[in-house]
Amino acid sequence: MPANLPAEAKHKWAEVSAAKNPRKKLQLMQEFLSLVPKHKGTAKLCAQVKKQMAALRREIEEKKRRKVGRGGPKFFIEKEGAAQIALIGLTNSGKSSLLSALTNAKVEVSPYPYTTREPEPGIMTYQDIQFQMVEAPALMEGSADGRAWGLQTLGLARNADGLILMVDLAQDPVSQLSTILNELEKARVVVSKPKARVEIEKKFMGHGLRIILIGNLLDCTVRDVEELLRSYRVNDAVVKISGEATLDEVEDAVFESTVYKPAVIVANKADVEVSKKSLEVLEAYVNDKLPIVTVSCLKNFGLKKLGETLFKTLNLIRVYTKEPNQKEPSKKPFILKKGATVYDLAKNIHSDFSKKFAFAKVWANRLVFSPQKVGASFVLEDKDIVEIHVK
Ligand SMILES: Nc1nc2c(ncn2[C@@H]2O[C@H](COP(=O)(O)OP(=O)(O)O)[C@@H](O)[C@H]2O)c(=O)[nH]1
Ligand SMILES: [Mg+2]
Repeated sequence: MPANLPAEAKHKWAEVSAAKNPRKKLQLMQEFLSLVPKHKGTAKLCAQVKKQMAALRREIEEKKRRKVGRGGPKFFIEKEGAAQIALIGLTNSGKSSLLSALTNAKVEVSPYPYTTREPEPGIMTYQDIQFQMVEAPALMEGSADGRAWGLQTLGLARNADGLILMVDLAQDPVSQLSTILNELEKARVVVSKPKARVEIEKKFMGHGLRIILIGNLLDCTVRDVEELLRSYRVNDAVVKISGEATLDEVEDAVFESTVYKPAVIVANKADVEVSKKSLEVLEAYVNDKLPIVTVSCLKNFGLKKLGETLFKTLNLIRVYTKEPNQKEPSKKPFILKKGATVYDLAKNIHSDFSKKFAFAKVWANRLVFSPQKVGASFVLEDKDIVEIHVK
C-alpha cells in the first residue's frame, strides 16, 4: 500500500537523508513522524522509521560511552580490492582462523570467547582478483539491540559488498545460523535475493536523475518513479531497478530500509567428529537457498573453493582492457557487476572517458566475430577484453 505522504513530510525526509550528524538526523526523523498521517498505508513506514531511530539512539549512546573511555576502536574499514566481505559469526566459530588461513592479516586465534573486539581486515587472492575480508567482532543474540559490539558488527555487514556467515560444525550450526540471520534481519540486512531491487546512488547537484531499468515496473511507469523520487527531493541520483518492482518498493528504497547482501555460509571445523551429522542438518535447513562451503581452518581443508563461490555469489565479472596500440591486455582486471556495459567500464576507468567514448572493440570466445566493434550499451561478460576508442 503506498504511503501517499504529504509533500512536507517528503521534504522532511529529504532533510533526514542529507543530515550527517546522528543527533540532527534523529531530531529530523522525529519531526518527519509528526508530519506523517497515521493510517494503514503508513503503518509499515512508521515502524521502519522508528526502528531506524532506535538504532540511531543506541549509536549515540554508544559513542558517548566510548568517549568516556579512551578513543575506542575504529569500526569503519576503508574498502580495498574487488569487494569487501564481512566475516560474520558467533564467537569461536573460527573467523580469525579463516582470516589467518586465507589472508595476510595477523590475527589472534584463541579458544577464549570474544577475543576479536575490533574489525580486522585482510586481503585474500582468488586467481587475479583480490577480496578484502573483514572479521567483525562476534555476533550474539541481542546484537541488533546493541549488545556488546553488535551494532558495529551489523553496521559493518550493512556496509560490506558481501557476507560470509560462519558456523561451527562442532556446535549446533542451525541454531548459530538462525541467530545470525535473525540479528541481521533485525538490523534490516537480508541475505535472500528480493524479487525486486532498487538501488539509489546519490550524485552531486546538477547530475540529474537517471533511471536504469533492468527488470520490470509492475504498477507504474518510469515517469511515476521519477515523480515519486522528485517528491522526496531525490533529484540527482542514479537509480537502478532490477527484478519485478512496485512503486512501493521504490519508496522503500528512499527510506533506505532494507539492504540485500549476497552471502556464503562457511561451515567450519569439518575435522571434528560430529561435523558430518551437523552438516547434513545444516544442509537440510538451508535447502539450497544459500551456498555452503565446508572447510576446516585447522586442517586447511576446503578453503580453495571459497574464492570461486564468493566470486559467483557476488555476481562479479572481470574485464581486461587494452590500449589500441598494444598487443597484450592489462594483467589486472577491472571488476564489475554482472550486467555491466562498456559504458560502465569506461566510467570506471575515468569519468572523462565515458563522455569522450566513440566505440569499443571486444574480444571474446562467445562472439562470432572477435574482435567485434560495439557501442556503449554492449553487455560485458567475465574475461572479456575491451579496447576503448575515444573521440
Ligand atoms: N577443530 C577445529 N578447531 C578450529 C578450527 N578453526 C578454528 N578452530 C578453533 O576454534 C577456536 C576459535 O577460533 P577463532 O578463529 O579464534 O574463532 P573466532 O572467535 O570466530 O575468531 C580456536 O581454539 C581455534 O583453534 C577448525 O577448523 N577445526
Ligand atoms: Mg576472532
